[in-house]
Amino acid sequence: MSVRVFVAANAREGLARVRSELGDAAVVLATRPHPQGVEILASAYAELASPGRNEALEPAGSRILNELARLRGMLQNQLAGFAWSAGRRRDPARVAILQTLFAAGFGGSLARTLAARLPRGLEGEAAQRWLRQVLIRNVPVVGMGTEPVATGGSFALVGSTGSGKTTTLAKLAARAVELHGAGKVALVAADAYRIGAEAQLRVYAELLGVGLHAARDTEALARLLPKLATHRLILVDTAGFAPADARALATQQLDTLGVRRLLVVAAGQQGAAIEQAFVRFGQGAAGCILGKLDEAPQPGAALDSLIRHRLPLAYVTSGQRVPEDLHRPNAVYLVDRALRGGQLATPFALSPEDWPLVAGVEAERSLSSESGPSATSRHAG
Ligand SMILES: Nc1nc2c(ncn2[C@@H]2O[C@H](COP(=O)(O)OP(=O)(O)OP(=O)(O)O)[C@@H](O)[C@H]2O)c(=O)[nH]1
Ligand SMILES: [Mg+2]
Repeated sequence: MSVRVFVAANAREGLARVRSELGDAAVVLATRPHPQGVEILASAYAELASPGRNEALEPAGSRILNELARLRGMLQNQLAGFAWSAGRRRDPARVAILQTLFAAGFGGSLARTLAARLPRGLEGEAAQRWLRQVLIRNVPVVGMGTEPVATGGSFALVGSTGSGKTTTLAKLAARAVELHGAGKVALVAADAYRIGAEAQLRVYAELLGVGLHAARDTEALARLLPKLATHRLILVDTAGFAPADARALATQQLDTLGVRRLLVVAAGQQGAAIEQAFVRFGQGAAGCILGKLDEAPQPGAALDSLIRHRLPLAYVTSGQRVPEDLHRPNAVYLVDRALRGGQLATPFALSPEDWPLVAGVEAERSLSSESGPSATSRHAG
């Protein structure tokens, strides 16, 4: 990679020169003050893929260490390749199960667990059918008649910012009005953080003809709830937070008021973000609502968290329309959607040359815990 040095009077001028000489996709590697203004180290984007180093500047000891690291890396890659071909030869069906799940966005932990449980003798299409059935059986779905709107009670919608809590609440309220009548449904605006949050809810309350109440904090909510006791369904709209925010955990205090939490998760998010939401908002929740399915090309990661956390799925949403885009969950549909997502050709899909790397990591895992419950060691057995 060739690094160019640009000196300019100021950053704006320097960046303009970087772009004009290296192109729009130039990458700035470092900036530092310079007697004439600013010094910018930059490289053309296309050159990033070929890292090199200036050996003349490196001490001999560090060169030897670098060389050893390079040889170690080469050896690991070779072993990964062997492990991959050996695994494929020994247990092609289990490897194919891992591939299907990884491609669909499921995580390694669940993928290994499922692959290890593939009954002996099942191969090819039969193994894939088995996988589909296992996934369908393990998506925890709230049974007909026990869904929150039907059973009634107090529910708070919790989850990350923008996951669709308020819109989903309006959809649930519309469904409840149909079932119990407008007089039996109450909405509570408990989002005291976002400007306009209560106004957003008021629009829906007026459209549906249901009562809207405000509760700024837990104490106010505790005082309000007994006054709403005659209602069949009380829906509390809470503020969204980043899952890592301490206030996310605080939503669990709603349980002490007898308000059950429904976690609203946008199905198209990264697996790690979905998992964080499950951990921080979803512990002990009454159920989950999988939102924005229409925006999720690969809902596998969301199904993964749902299956591992065993949080009953009460509803799914698949669009912005109130109330049309709220549905009861259908495990068959969700699993088929997730598996189809694995067939999408995207730059994020693993290609054949990526698989040996996965196998290499797996092989190392099984070596380091030979007697442990490693899926790879079981595949090989
Ligand atoms: N495509 C799509 N958009 C949705 C869905 N549900 C909600 N939205 C949109 O997502 C955006 C955010 O929705 P809100 O309901 O305000 O989300 P929220 O979780 O209440 O947001 P905060 O209160 O700010 O945390 C809005 O533009 C909604 O119309 C859905 O199922 N699909
Ligand atoms: Mg909201």
